[in-house]
Amino acid sequence: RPRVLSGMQPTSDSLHLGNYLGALVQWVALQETHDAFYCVVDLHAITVDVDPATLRERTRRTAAQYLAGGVDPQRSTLFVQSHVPQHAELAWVLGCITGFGEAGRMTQFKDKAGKAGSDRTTVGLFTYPVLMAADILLYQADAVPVGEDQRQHLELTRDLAIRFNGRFGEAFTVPEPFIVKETAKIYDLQDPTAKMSKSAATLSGVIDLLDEPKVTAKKIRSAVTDAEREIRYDVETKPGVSNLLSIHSALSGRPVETLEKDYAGKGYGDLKGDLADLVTTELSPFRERTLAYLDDPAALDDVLADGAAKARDVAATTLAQVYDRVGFLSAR
Ligand code: AQP
Repeated sequence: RPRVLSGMQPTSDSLHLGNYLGALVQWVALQETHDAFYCVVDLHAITVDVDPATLRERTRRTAAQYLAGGVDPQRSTLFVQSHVPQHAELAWVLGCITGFGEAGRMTQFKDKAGKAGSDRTTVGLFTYPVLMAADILLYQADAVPVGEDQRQHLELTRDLAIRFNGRFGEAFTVPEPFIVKETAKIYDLQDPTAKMSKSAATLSGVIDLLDEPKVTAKKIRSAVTDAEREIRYDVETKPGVSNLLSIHSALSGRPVETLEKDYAGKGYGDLKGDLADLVTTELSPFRERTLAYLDDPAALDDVLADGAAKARDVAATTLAQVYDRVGFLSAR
């Protein structure tokens, strides 16, 4: 079976609908056909300031949401990144074949560094994409299911794999991005030209998966639309309505063109009401399952320990080969 790897950062108490549709839903589908590795990338989460107790809590919460979304630890390897030391070790080696200018061209770094200001921007934030390359290459992943925002980091990962293989001899599978066009970028409901994001300035445009249903419904009802009345998909002139249609389509399974016909002659209020029902019907049981997993942290930690043991086996094999290729004297 081909292999996939993906991860999310434990940087908030709840994942949002962009993480869900852009990543988690794809992960669950891919475990049917692939040997899947899914991790909570806590090493990435400390690239910005975070309180230790909060990080620990969010790491469990993120893992619980993977399980609640349908990641099955019997079929997929579910683990926490810091439990597998090879991630940091391989990142060092890859950092030594990454150009400074090359890393500096990453738009996510430029955006986040721009917002934080130079005094609060860490070297960790700068080398984040190198660590992400290590996450993927350690497992010899064939495909990486992510949202559109990660495409550039995936390109860097491919470049590093090709460079290493060329310079030192085959050690890595060169991974392909797995990006589902329809849900690759879910937008903020209050600012439908910006991606829905955990670090959005205001939360009123972000659908958190663990929001109470009435909060979710209120956020959808207050979504920004436009001054027209027509329900039509047109990202340029109607980004708000188009985003609502994309979310509806992803959850209802009805193509956007069909939805345009369904809603001919109806108003934005009808679309928002139906969408609120769809989202809360999907997320209410998700929320309950997450809370149930969180009620038994020992069982959750057991799942993560099993996953880490499996992940370490694969990661150790790759890292040993990399160290050998690079020319490190083998330890006795
Ligand atoms: N709005 C989105 N639409 C579709 N996919 C998305 N992803 C994130 N936002 C959207 C995908 O979710 C996964 C989680 O990635 P992450 O935890 O590394 O977070 P991120 O990409 O940095 O995005 P966030 O959640 O919005 O956090 P911040 O605010 O820190 O940038 C990835 O597969 C991502 O593509």
